[in-house]
Amino acid sequence: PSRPRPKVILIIGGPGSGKGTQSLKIAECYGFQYVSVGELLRKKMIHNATSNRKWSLIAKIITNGELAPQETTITEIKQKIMKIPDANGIVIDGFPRDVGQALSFEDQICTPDLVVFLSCANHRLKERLEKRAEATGRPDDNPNATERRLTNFKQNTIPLVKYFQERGLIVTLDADRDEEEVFCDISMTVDNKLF
Ligand code: UP5
Ligand code: MG
Repeated sequence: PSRPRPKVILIIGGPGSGKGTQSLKIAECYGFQYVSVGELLRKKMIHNATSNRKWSLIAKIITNGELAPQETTITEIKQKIMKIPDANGIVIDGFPRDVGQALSFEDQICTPDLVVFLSCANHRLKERLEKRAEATGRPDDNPNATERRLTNFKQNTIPLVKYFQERGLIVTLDADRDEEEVFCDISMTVDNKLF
């Protein structure tokens, strides 16, 4: 018999809410494959920005803290997922960002098995991003882009969370706690919903 398709978990939340941190923990704990959509786009943009007009535009968009075009994003995710050999599960970090992307993901890829929303106070998000900006050189960890990322997140997320709530797919967790405490809730949720 053919293997069942891998379980798909989407992790959403504001910039700095801990999507990357927690997604990696899930991947490690459950042996799932990890896909960071922000990282996919950043790598591609750094690689292609000088030689390709489309990607030089996308590099500007991302560096300003705005969203890359939906179709490009979905295409990148599709390509990445197709390259993953048979996995038990895939955890997708930082996608979707709005309802349009959610619809398009379902049309073109699959219905997620679980969506986790990492809820965190705005001032805490800012604090974490400022701290990280000192340590790393992410092109969008500058004050203007951070503001844009926070604003876009606030605008798009309420409808997105509502959309997944109506479909019974989302669990909202308090991400304003220690990493370990947050992960404890996540793993309980994953155990309940997926196994
Ligand atoms: N930290 C984490 N958890 C903590 C905790 N519980 N307590 C204290 N500190 C905690 O964490 C951020 C920082 O906080 C780290 O220093 C961490 O140690 C600490 P991290 O796990 O990195 O949070 P994360 O939510 O992943 O933050 P990130 O900055 O990556 O979020 P963004 O949403 O901004 O970044 P992403 O890479 O997803 O997207 C970047 C850009 O790509 C977008 O702005 C957009 O331009 C583009 N994009 C699209 O266009 N479309 C997409 O679909 C996706 C991305
Ligand atoms: Mg991240």
